[in-house]
Amino acid sequence: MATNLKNLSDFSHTTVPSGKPYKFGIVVAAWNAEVTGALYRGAYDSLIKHGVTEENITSVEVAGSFELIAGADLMLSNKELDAVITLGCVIQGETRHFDFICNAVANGIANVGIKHTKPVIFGVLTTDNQEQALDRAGGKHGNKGDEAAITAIKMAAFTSNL
Ligand code: DLZ
Repeated sequence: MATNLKNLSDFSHTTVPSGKPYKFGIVVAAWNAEVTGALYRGAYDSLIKHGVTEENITSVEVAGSFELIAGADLMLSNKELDAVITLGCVIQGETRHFDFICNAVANGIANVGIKHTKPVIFGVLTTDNQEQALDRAGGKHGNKGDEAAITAIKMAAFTSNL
């Protein structure tokens, strides 16, 4: 069972549990590949750094961020996984497409997690331009793929302790 938190400092932002016991899926979108490739490397390297073994990581590529929903759903339907990380990058264009994709992806990914009662991590950048995206894919604002992997490990550990 999960223990009660005595105070907020019990929820450490720096302590990451070992990822060794867990199996992860990574679904990465090919759209804006320069960015999503960097997110993927950040996520994969972070899982390995925190003890996840290579054979416990299953990676698939889908076309665009919209397909992350189906990708995560299919992964959880067909493989025993403790958490899935979705990685994508949606860049604002001239039309309302951006809003539709971002909303659909965020809601869709949340629903896949609820359907399978498994953590599905939202590692999708939604930016005004490519520069902002690259800043968050290994640039001056870090790598959100790395952060997504850490969240996945924490959530896998949390779920296994319930
Ligand atoms: C069509 C489209 C556009 C215009 N922009 C992006 C984007 O910035 N990032 C992204 O991941 N995907 C984009 N797509 C593709 C859609 O996600 C999706 O693949 C198509 O609409 C087909 O379902």
